[in-house]
Amino acid sequence: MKGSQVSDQHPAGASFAGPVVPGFHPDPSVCRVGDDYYLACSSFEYFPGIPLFHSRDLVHWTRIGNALDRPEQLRLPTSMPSSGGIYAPTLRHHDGRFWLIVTNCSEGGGNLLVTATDPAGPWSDPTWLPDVPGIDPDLAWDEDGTCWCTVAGVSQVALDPYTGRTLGEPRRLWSGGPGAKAPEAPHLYRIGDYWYLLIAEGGTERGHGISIARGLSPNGPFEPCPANPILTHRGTDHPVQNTGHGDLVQAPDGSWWMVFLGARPHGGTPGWHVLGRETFLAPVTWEDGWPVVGDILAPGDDGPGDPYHDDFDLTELHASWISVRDRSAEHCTTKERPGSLTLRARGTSLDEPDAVFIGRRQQHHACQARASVDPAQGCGGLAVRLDEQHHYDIEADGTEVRVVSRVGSVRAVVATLPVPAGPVVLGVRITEPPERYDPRTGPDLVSLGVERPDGTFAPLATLDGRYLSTEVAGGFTGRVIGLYAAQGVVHFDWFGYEQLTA
Ligand code: 6LW
Repeated sequence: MKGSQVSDQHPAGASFAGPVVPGFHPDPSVCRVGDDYYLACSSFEYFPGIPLFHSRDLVHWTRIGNALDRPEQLRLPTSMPSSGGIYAPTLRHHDGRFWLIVTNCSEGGGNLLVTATDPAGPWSDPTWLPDVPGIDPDLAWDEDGTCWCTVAGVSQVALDPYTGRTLGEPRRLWSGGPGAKAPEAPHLYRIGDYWYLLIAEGGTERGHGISIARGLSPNGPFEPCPANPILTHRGTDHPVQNTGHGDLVQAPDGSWWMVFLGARPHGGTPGWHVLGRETFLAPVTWEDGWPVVGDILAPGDDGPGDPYHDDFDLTELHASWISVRDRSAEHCTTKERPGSLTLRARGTSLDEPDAVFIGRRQQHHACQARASVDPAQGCGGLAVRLDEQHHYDIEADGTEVRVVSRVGSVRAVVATLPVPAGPVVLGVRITEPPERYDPRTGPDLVSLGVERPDGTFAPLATLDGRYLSTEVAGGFTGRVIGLYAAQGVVHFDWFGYEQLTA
């Protein structure tokens, strides 16, 4: 993708626009079984962990579940900072089952492996891999049936995937260009006569890229591709930046494709990305036995996203809902008041690591979210969250509605409105800033307000979106919009999210 190659063909023959999985869905790993593709992404401090998607054409992805959706599989303690937790899965199909290897970067965590016969679940309890060093584990099986686990760094060790025991000592492999930052995200493939070692390098920020090397054995030695990096947007004005951390897949027609992460900075300089790192797709061709990555099309398009209206009529929550660190029935249930979601606070605000919050990823640059909130005897509402130190909230407590801004160490109530007791419809509208020359313009504007009885939106405050961006907050995630309880018990009759089009 360093050149100007453009392809508008995907396996189904239609044109496509990226991202293929919009919103905070980084570190994609993909595998194909017959005509079906499956994709997994990182999930960090959110529970359930590792969103899974299915596609028939690599372009249109349907969410089918989460690999780690039981507390026995995923514990994310409050000692774990946001952007800790679940990093960089590898999803493979081998020997009649799906294998998913991943790192839980939190106390009591480490590398783990889960398996399933149906990727929609259930997934097994974890097999822990105490002797696998480092993050971003990959799995590949050679012709003898030996399973090789390759991790960031880059190093490799043979693994018995049934017991989790390593066989022998880890060995250092090719680690990218001389002096390159953060050689990570390795994936090892047998393609034709060669073993290919694909890695990300340059760090997951603007310098990100993907390089490849090949050798005759899965253990090397590896010869680097003379055209490395085979994918990077560093130093370009491409609207998709930070491109890296990819995985290759071959379509049934023999064509090759790469999924990878990218970010879409908006606003003036230095640019702020607010949707996290998203999943993109590009065609791959081969020249002299090396992969050449083509360009993504129409990268300004937001893509479809998930359906987003929930009346909370079902006893189970849709797989796109994610909670911070854990979700217990005591604190989050649709069974207490049928047709409503009930959140029971732990007596803390969204500033705390044990906040009771349930949200869905923001997947479009211009969008709105609304919710009917009945604070009952409590206090809660609607929030746009990046982490504990970066969120904008609108909440109701039965006497007033207030807008809270938490940015870094500063927490402020920026607007209040007296309201009668009972349910109130709260809303968030996220829009592009007005066009005028100012290189300091932020990425977007976040308006928080109430819905009047006639259905119109009355903003109480409009805040600069840059403070809820990765460039300001740091970390690996993106915005999540959702519902929370800060005190007592709060009921939500419905939640809706939609893209705003001009
Ligand atoms: C992940 C690493 C990376 O482990 O960021 O972009 C880290 N690549 O490979 C967290 O997503």
